[in-house]
Amino acid sequence: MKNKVAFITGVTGQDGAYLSELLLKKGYIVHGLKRRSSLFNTDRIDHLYQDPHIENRNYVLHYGDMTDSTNLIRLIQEIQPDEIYNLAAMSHVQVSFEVPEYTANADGIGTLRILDAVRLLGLEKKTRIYQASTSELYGKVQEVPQSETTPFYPRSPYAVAKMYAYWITVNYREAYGMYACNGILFNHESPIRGETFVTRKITRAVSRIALGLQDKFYLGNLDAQRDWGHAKDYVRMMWMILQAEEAEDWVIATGKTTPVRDFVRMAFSEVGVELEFKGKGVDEKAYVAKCNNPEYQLEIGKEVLSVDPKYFRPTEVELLIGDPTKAKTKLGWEAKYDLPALVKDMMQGDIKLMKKDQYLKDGGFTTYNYFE
Ligand code: NDP
Ligand code: GDR
Repeated sequence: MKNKVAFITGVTGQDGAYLSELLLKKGYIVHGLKRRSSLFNTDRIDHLYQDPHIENRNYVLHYGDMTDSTNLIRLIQEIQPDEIYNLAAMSHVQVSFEVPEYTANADGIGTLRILDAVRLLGLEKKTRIYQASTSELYGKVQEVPQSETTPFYPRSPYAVAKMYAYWITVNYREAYGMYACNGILFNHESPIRGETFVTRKITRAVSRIALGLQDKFYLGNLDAQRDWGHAKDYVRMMWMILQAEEAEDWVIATGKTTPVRDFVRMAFSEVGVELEFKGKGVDEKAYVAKCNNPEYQLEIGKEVLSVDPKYFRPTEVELLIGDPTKAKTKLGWEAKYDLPALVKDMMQGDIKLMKKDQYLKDGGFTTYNYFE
């Protein structure tokens, strides 16, 4: 049987990397879209890289951009994919308030460019399309838990752009009979999560504090609640969505929600530290209450976290909790990781990484930590 061919946009991102691994294991020939940047931006997929001089490669990267239609049309024509996973996006909610027009272009119109390229090239009946939709569509709480039938109320330029992408995907499915699906994925994280999303920001900072590389860190809204899962479980579901008999839209979530503050507690407890939170709102701070692990000698009473209002969003999404019943019953999807297992995996990853930094620092080299 011929190998299936997949095209992944956003291949250098968290999900692009895990999905590449999964599809290669399944015997796919995988093509990925990467942006040209002045430094290498392929850290997450370097272990999969194949030298262009190798014949019959099954992992091929192409330069391109979601804002460049002719490039996307040419690539899709060349690749003739059986499946397209459209993961590329300016994916940071807070940053989208600073670059709203670009976000609309890449995340909203970018999706149209993919759909229309498939249509223009006459691939409507061959190519199946997965669109990376998001729980941010729900925004201001209308009902909980949020399911495929919950109304949308986006609260950021990112979410509004993704709402356009959601509906244009539905529209192309209905108008042209294309197999195009939305996966409405709730937050999913991992040791390779982008460093400025809250979970990774926390696990990096806690690891650095435990190892004495940093004193404290700053966060915004500690009350926000998120339904956090593991990216490995979620990319498996992306693939399952495109194998289903009918093209539909799916919610993927754990069904449990947790405040940011409790994620901080859980991360610290991985290094044996119990915290005490004092104060409210912008005055809230966290202090070391107990340190049970002799490997990490943190002083009792040490201030390790403050709130900085610069991380507050102009409009916030306060509560997300998804209902994955449809994915579980119709496709048999089950998450392998719960939140404690996710936090453990992320903390183990960052402790290892920060030990490398500690080694460099001890050797007299400069290391950097960015807070954004
Ligand atoms: P990341 O931010 O880790 O990755 C985004 C990817 O998109 C990167 O490869 C990035 O390239 C690429 N990209 C950004 N802009 C462009 C552009 N203009 N042209 C081409 N490529 C571009 O995101 P995740 O892997 O976490 O998420 C994948 C997708 O799923 C995104 O669309 C996101 O919005 C969506 N999503 C994510 C959720 C999550 O919790 N992770 C939940 C729900 C939806 P580069 O590496 O060069 O920056
Ligand atoms: P989110 O993820 O906006 O849900 O979007 P993020 O981790 O950025 O924020 C989650 C919640 O934490 C609060 N928060 C902070 N967030 C960040 N980034 N930095 C902070 O210092 C901080 N302090 C508190 C936020 O206010 C928010 O309430 C992610 C992205 O992956 C999207 O692409 C995806 O669509 C959604 O998840 C589902």
